[in-house]
Amino acid sequence: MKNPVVTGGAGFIGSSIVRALLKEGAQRVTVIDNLRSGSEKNLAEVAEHVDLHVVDIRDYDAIAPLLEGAPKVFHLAAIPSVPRSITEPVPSHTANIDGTFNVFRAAAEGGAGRVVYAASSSAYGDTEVLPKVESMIPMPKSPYAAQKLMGEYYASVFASCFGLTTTSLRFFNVFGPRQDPSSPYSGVLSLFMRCLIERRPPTIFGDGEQSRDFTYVEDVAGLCLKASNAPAAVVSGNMYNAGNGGRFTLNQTWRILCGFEGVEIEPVYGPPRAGDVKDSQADTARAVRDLGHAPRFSFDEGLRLTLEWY
Ligand code: UD2
Repeated sequence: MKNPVVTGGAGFIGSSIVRALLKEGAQRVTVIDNLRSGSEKNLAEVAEHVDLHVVDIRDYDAIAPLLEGAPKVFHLAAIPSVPRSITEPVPSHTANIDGTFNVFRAAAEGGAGRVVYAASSSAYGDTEVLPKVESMIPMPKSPYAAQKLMGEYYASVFASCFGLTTTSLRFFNVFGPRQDPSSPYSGVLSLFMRCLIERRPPTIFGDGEQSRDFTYVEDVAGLCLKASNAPAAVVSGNMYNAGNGGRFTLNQTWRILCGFEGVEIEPVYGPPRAGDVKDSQADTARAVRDLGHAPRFSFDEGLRLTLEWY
């Protein structure tokens, strides 16, 4: 039996999926990662069970043999940032659309068992009502959102036209240990954590009243595994929200974090970011029904565990 494959497996979320697979009983996991935003450090204590291939998903010939016969493929590799897709549209497009097409094509041609695709809550855009349900018409507001939505469409047609079992999970603002705060494009919670530890004010884009369904990384990794084990007849070609079901504004979140450390630091407010969604909250009913989704970490617990790691 060949190993499961995680593209982007040296990244923050991908490396959690690698750990979850090993915990579930996989002997080894194949990781495909160009190490641009991922890092070998993220796999340090599991390295002896990982076959790391430093290749780019834009290179079809390099990835095709690695996906051949894989029982499960988790496709996480991407350039995951709304603002970066606006400042650097070309690499964002080629990685997120061309690279994603390559992964589905290689999985289909190589007879892979199934692909679980990391889609994004950004596909919804600004909806009139919350929470956001899978049946809503998508309204992407940024190149990144459009690219991630295109990946879902490919997942669906690779299932219907090429007989590949695929499932898309729309990740809702994932956070947790190993999220890298070193780039201006980093997830807001990693940046907040670093500011808190260094006792510096964070920059909040807009009035801070935008809200997010922050979802702890282990809950998302667990759901990815559930999607990979669910009956293909139920989940193939489908898309599910991968969120916690709650939402917090950035102002609330910063106050909670300051409360943990007993400090009071006023954020600095900047202009709103182009392409930003106002509010985000997942309806989890479909994922609960079909995948047995059961988030284990409250926001408070997730924040505490993450802060300990930083
Ligand atoms: C989007 C998706 C998310 C995931 C992610 C990948 C939505 C609702 N969510 O996350 O599911 O795909 O993209 O990157 O579209 N912010 C600040 N200060 C900072 C950094 C960010 O105020 O220093 C704000 C930012 O303007 C936004 C919020 O924090 O309103 C969250 O930003 P983010 O970059 O962490 O994630 P977001 O929502 O673009």
